[in-house]
Amino acid sequence: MGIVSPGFRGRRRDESVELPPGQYLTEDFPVLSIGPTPRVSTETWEFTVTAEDGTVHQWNWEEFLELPSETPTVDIHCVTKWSKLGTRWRGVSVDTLLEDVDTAADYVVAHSYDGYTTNLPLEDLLDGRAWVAYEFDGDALEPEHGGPARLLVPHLYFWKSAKWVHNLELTLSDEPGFWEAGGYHNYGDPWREQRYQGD
Ligand SMILES: Nc1nc2c(c(=O)[nH]1)N[C@H]1C(S)=C(S)[C@@H](COP(=O)(O)O)O[C@H]1N2
Ligand SMILES: [Mo]
Repeated sequence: MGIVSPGFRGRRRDESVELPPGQYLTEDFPVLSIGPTPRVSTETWEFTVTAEDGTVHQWNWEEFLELPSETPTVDIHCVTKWSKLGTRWRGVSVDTLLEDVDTAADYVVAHSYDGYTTNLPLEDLLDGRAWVAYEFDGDALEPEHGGPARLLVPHLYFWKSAKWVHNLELTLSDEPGFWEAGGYHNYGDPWREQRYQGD
């Protein structure tokens, strides 16, 4: 099954490419981080899902690599207006990560090793729309781009794709993350140009 977002029908590089409003195309892969890149060794890396009752589901690196992976090819859109088309990843879908998790939560806060947080509706992470990705373009994900592993939620602005993701916290109420508390839009749909609060 191909992952295809609106306006993208293969690796087109011509003017007929349809981008979300206000975006421009880039072939580069800019790095945008709030602080220094945390160096997380796969020896100590762990990933957890915490349900609202406190139940913790945990994987170390070895266990994580044993989970079934997928290779989505997706377009990504940064709120600073660059878009990159047809990016290739490998990762574990959030559906897989939540398979054995019993929850009534409607929201998720992603927590990262650098202290970054971002909030999302749980349903936006389900049905093959989000991954915890550990390869980019066939190689191990570079630390600058979130390696060992990052959240990948391509249908929302890229600030929702938490780099160095460490924990997905399932919550009953919606709790704004780092940028959301700082004036960015709570949801961040690039096709509706939801950059800032009030958009
Ligand atoms: N942990 C963490 N995740 C993060 C950020 C960050 O500073 N820390 N920046 C966000 C922002 S604003 C963007 S646009 C993308 C940038 O990802 P890139 O550096 O791989 O392009 O990561 C997002 N995820
Ligand atoms: Mo961003």
